Amino acid sequence: AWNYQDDEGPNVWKNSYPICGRSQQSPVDIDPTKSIFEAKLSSPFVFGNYDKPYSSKPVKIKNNGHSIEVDILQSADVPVIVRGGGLPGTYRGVQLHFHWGSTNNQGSEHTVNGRKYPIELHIVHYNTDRFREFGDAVAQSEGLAVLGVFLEITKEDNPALSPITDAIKTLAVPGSSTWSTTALELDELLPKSTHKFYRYSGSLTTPPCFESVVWTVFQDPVGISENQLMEFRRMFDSDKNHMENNYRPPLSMNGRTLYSSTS
Ligand code: 5L3
Ligand code: ZN
Repeated sequence: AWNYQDDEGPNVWKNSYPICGRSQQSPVDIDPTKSIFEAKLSSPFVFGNYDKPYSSKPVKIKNNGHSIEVDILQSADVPVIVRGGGLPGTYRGVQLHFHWGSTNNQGSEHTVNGRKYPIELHIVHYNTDRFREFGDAVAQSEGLAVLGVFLEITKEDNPALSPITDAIKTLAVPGSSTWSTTALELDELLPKSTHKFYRYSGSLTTPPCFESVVWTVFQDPVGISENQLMEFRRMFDSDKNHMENNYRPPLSMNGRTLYSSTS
């Protein structure tokens, strides 16, 4: 099994999961001055079902031992990225999860000139033009598109996170899951400025580290209150430690180009 501690942590993942040791890995440090403006990224994202409670049915939220994960039920009104943002097709949402720190000066996986945000949201999608289901896409080039959103501390609670932080109260034990009674509005979890983002080719940031992800990291953060963030730290992971610092430190770009949607 793998975790974020020293004995089975990011530095040794490659021993059991060889792909974790390859050259197109995620996360990375984002140096905005080194990013290249790419005009194709200016075509606006077209989201489907992001702007409404994406399922009238409650959503399943689980402690998967490494993070808190919200499963997007593959029902009719699944949130999708229809097109845009320079993506090579339509990508359907499957789950969202977070990576966070034990203190507010760490937690995010991507960093900006070394700056760590306290928590980072990932919304995971797979390409439905080329693949029938997530499992077929997860290891294929450009099979996945993950949206990365930095969260920063605000005085007020972020109401869009409440269905998740309310559910955490019942998810302390790894493997536990619950049904949230209030639906999530995914567009409330994205910054207003979805036209400002970084783009690069990378990987899953946990084993098996498949290099199948078209990464979008939004430039502007979304808010989370101190109290809401403390809820995340109340969960326990598979090693019965507090679930925190579940972030992989940045890997080298190894010659990859970091693109920016804004000049
Ligand atoms: C893996 O996720 C979790 C969507 C899916 O199938 C599976 C598994 O069901 C889920 O419980 C277990 O860690 O994630 S995964 O390998 O597919 N995966 C989803 C995306 C783990 C890493 C995550 O990558 S990330 O780059 O967004 N952090
Ligand atoms: Zn993630």
